[in-house]
Order: sequence, then structure tokens, then C-alpha cells
Amino acid sequence: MDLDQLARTAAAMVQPGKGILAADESSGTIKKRFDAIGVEATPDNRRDYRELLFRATDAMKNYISGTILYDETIRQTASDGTPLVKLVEQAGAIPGIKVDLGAKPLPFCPGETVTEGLDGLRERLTEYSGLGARFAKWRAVIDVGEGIPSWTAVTANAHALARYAALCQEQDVVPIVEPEVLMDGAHDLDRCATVTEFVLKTVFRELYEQRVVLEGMVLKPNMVIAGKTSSRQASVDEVAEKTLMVLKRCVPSAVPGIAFLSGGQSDEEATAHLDAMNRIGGAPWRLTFSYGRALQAAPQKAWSGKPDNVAVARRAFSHRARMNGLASMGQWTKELEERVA
Ligand code: 5MM
Repeated sequence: MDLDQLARTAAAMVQPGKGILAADESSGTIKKRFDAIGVEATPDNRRDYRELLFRATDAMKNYISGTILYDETIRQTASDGTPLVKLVEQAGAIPGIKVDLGAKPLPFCPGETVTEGLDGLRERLTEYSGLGARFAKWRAVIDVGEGIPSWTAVTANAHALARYAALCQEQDVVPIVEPEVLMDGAHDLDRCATVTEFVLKTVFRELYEQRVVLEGMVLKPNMVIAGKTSSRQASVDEVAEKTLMVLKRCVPSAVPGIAFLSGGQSDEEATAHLDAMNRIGGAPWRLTFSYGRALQAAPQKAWSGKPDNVAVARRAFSHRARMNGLASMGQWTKELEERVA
């Protein structure tokens, strides 16, 4: 393990003004996104769409530090024969790869899942590293509801995350550790805070037990936010304060950076929350974004599968990437958002 290399890559992933583009939707998830814009989910359409993003020079060069790819994407070539992974590199961003195989039902824990994919992971990491991936991602999904999450589900997921992270570091691949407490449900902000704290404490205990070097990883958590159907939605400042409070209780300062997921927040909410946390300041880690939906919803809608819309879709992507880049430094304003709109 080359700790300097891991730490350098992790620091580059969370550098000021930039964040991570999560473009690692599995075929099922990208189908849902394409269905919403009336595009058939074929390998060529997925390739064209991702090529559109990776050739968006302004966004990729200026605001995107790294891009998470899916297994199919890291093997695909663009229309001119250039591997898509090379497009990411040429734009100055670091290629990464989703390596988990998805959340599967956890025995004896109704309604809960455990993320699978550890079998054969060492060999898959070797291959992905040869294809250009310098970081990886594994997402654990924690649902909040009556009587859940269970201790069983949280510890099973935390253990798998730590085993994955150790295997990555063994091969000089930076692990993004993503324990996502879902926004689905009617729970309030405090319940999300309690569950997120329990999950993060458990994850960091498991990371320690599996000998993961904290300086060579990036954490990708949810923000502390009320459930989507909660009768009381918290203000931007409440979300920022509670999220920072929970993170400070759980995340050692040796971790170089935290790159949030957006989890179903609107584009502007995800930006405003990140910005508010960076304005509060004083955090021992860099705080940035690793958004999927909150970066891609606008370009997907603008594109809608039509070649004539590529330029306008790239502008939409560039705008969201710039807004989030500013938020990663606490320099975003609503006025900037509206001026462009
Ligand atoms: C890009 O979305 C990823 C989806 O993966 P699956 O297809 O396996 O569900 C997801 O892991 C994503 O990287 C994070 O959840 C962040 O995305 P959001 O949309 O929550 O910002």
C-alpha cells in the first residue's frame, strides 16, 4: 500500500471548488432516469449520454475532481473510438468505479438490505485499476422506519464497507465509503440525526477493525435531513448545523474529506445545504459534493435523448457543477443561481 499516493488522490478528490460527479447508475437505475425523459435505455444511448457529460469541458475541467463510472461505462468507447475513461482523464478529472453489486434483502431483517460484492473484489479491483480507476465506491443503504434500522443491518453493512475499503487500499485505490441513510419516510430531523450518528459510529469502528487508513479514504454520507414526507421540513441552517454536529461527533479529523450524496434533494437544496455548511466553517475535513441526481437531473431533462440538445444539456450540467463548486467553498448565492436561470 502506498499511503502517500492514496492521500494525494483523496486530497485531489476533495480539492476546493470541485466535487465528484456520481455517474455510476447501474443499468436498472439509469433506465428509471431515461424512462422519465422518454429515452430508451440501450447501451448506445447510455454511452451517448455519458459522453455528453464527459465532453462538457467547462464543467469537467473547472468543477469536477472525479467521476464515478459504472462497469459498463469504464469499458465503453465514445463515438470517435476514445475510451470514455480517457475522456474523463483528458478533462482533468480522476476516474473512479462503483464496485458494489447492489443492496440485497438481509435474512431475518424484513425491509432491510445488505450491500453485496465482496467475493472476487480483489480481482475486480486489479482489473479496474488497470482500466484507469484510481478510486472506488461502495454504497450501503439504511432505511428508517418503525423498528428499523436494526443493529443487525447496520453492523452487517458497516462490516462490508470496511472490508471493501481495506481491499481498495491494498491496491492503492481510494475507497469512497458511502453509508446512505435514506430520506424516504416521515421521520423528523432528529430521528435522522440519531440514525446517522449510530451508522457513522459503527462504520468508523469497523474501519478501524479492518485497519483502513483514514487519511486515504473519502466519506460519502447523507446530510441530516427530515424524511421526504415529514410534516416538518427543516430550514437550510438547521440541516447544516445538525449535519455538522453529527459529523463532528463521528468522523475523525484524519479523514481528508467528506463528499455528500444528494439523496433525492432538489438541485438547489443540495447546493444550499452544502454552501451553508461551508459558510459555518471550522470543520476539520473538506466538505464537498458527490452528487448523482442533483448534478444530472437538469442536463438529463435538457438532453431528452435529442442530439440537437447536447449543447444546452452541457450548459445545464456546467451550471449545476459551477453552483456546487461555489458551494464547496461557501461562495454560492441564490442571486447567482437566479441570474443564470
Ligand atoms: C448515481 O447513483 C448511484 C446509484 O447507484 P445504483 O444504480 O446502484 O442505485 C448512487 O450510488 C449515487 O452514487 C449516490 O447515491 C449519490 O447519488 P445521489 O443521486 O443520491 O446524489
